[in-house]
Amino acid sequence: MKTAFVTGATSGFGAAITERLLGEGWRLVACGRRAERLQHLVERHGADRVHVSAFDIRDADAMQAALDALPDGFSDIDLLVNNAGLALGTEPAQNADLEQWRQMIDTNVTALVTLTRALLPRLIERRGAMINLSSISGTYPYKGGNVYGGTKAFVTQFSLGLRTDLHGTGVRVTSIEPGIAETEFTLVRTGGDQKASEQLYDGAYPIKAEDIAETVSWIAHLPPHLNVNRIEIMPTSQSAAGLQIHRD
Ligand code: NDP
Ligand code: 8X3
Repeated sequence: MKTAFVTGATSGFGAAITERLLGEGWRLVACGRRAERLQHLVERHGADRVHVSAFDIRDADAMQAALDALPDGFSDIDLLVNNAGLALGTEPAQNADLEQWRQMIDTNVTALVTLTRALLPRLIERRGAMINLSSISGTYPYKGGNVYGGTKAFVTQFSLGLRTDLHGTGVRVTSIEPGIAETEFTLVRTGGDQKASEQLYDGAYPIKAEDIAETVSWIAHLPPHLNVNRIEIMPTSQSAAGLQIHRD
């Protein structure tokens, strides 16, 4: 039985990816801060299939302690899904909250590279795979996307760089770059504004968490000689809107 380590398993993409992989016979290390949500996974699937690893991914010591505590059967990682992440705020850069910028960088960039570095030896040993959740916001700028888009451009480029460094190891690396998707993402971004979240998704037929879980599953089950470097995926309702011109 193969083992996947999924960050951000309490909600959205991560929760759907976890359910999907469990349904496909994987063993799961499920991470996130909201331990009670992860505990439900154990109740449904059993402690031999799911290990709950509840920690704040920005806390490097807590992360290391969680890795050190992985029980037998969960410590050989075949698939790392670097999914935990967030956007905070939609203000233009000149009005943005610096603390929110720092939290996005700490979560989306620093924590992701820390975990990746820690698990790389195990992934190399297992000739495993890594799937990183980037975003179209790393490619297409939009108003208020500033630091969030910057963190996701990092994730995409880091993924491509890892591919190069891991040349010859058999380890596969993929950057998934979704467009608008209905999860708790906008609730988090707006500080809990349910109405703003509903308005954004209303009538847009956004990507569903299960769509991304299907994409992850497809990539994870490809034969070992194939690597999907990056995949950009949008709902049909979304497309790039072009450049802007300011006139006096
Ligand atoms: P959700 O808000 O639904 O899920 C985010 C997950 O990240 C939660 O499980 C949360 O767990 C976890 N997380 C956030 N901060 C931390 C932290 N400090 N420590 C541990 N875990 C943390 O959003 P999505 O499912 O939409 O987002 C998943 C990924 O996909 C993110 O990287 C996001 O940037 C990316 N993405 C999302 C898109 C969208 O439109 N929804 C589109 C493109 C990419 P908990 O709060 O329990 O700690
Ligand atoms: C989330 C997609 O377009 O809302 O990464 O920034 S978008």
